Amino acid sequence: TRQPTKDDRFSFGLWTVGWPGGDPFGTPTRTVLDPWEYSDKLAELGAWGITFHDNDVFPFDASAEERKRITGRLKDATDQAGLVIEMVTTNTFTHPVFKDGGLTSNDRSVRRFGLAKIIQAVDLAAEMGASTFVMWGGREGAEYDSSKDLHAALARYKEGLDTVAGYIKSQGYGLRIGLEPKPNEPRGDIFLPTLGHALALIADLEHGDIVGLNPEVGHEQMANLNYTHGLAQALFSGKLFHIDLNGQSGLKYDQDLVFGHGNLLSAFFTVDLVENGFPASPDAPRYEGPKHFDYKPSRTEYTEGVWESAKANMSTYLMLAEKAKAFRADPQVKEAMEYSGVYDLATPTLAEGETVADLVAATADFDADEVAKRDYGFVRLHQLALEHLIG
Ligand code: GLT
Ligand code: MN
Ligand code: MN
Ligand code: MN
Repeated sequence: TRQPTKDDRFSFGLWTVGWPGGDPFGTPTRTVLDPWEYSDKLAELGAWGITFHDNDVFPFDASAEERKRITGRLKDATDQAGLVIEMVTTNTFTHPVFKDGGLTSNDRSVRRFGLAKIIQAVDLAAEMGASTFVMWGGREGAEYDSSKDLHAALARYKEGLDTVAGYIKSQGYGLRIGLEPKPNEPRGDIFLPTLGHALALIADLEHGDIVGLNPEVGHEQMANLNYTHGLAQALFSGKLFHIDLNGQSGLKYDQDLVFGHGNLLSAFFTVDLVENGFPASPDAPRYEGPKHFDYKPSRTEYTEGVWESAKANMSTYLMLAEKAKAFRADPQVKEAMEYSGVYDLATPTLAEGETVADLVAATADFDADEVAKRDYGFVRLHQLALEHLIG
């Protein structure tokens, strides 16, 4: 495959390549570099942008001067490297004070502190020129059903989101919020466990127009859901603001593997949707945002392996994009899609002006037994995809 370039709009979280490899069972296996060392190297590898949490860059207890100095230096480094800081987010999960959540802790003083920390990160995001502000509520949740008034928890979540979104508007920032669902880990149950749950809450917000989704491959797959279907529904609702690409093998802990290193066929159809859009809905919304990787270089890797894994994300994406283009351009595939009725699904079920009475009359003689003999050819179509992928 060709080398990635800035036109591909690949971006990486600083916490991804910067993850030193500590897990619940073992200490870090790598040393930590300065933020600009990561961004310089990512630029060299062909990335277009970076993203970060406030505390990926400066310590939790940093003074105002220290924050300014470090974020200023990072901004200079990214400007020089021609990198965009496309997204900034808040860490409301590492410090023990957030052990019962930031926006939904039972302790009101924690909620007030958490909300204030998020607001300060919004200011930072605007200052860095970011366009998306992700909110992953990793600690918003519970282990025990007895521990929470769940209605109140959702009310506090809504209050927090509306406060942040309202603040963004009041400041005139060009930021949109991307909620990132996850079913569990680190909490036993996380609030807004799936894209659907998040969409429902967004619909209830006062400032929901600037609140959308940041779906992560592994998080949907941890809920046993289809990531591409999730992206599709987010697009359908005009809410696909950002994406977190990575890999996951089935129902396990959050693996954060390299994109494509989990369910490869699913990754193929994700790229197919992003690159080519819906096959029969040319006017449907498309994802135009960055291709953002949120993965973890495995704990077994050292410096070389970290950069190999970063390259692997981009190279896998580019390979899949090439395959997906060829798949859609293949006349055999077009014919197979035709046979399968893929294009027919875009035709409205009712004719223009048709009433339900007309419909009922028109279907009175429908020969269900005869039509049940239809062959859909889905297996052949899927095999053609497989042939494009690995043939
Ligand atoms: C954390 C999480 C990711 C989120 C990040 C944004 S932090 O690493 O596992 O999925 O996208 O807060
Ligand atoms: Mn994850
Ligand atoms: Mn993660
Ligand atoms: Mn993520």
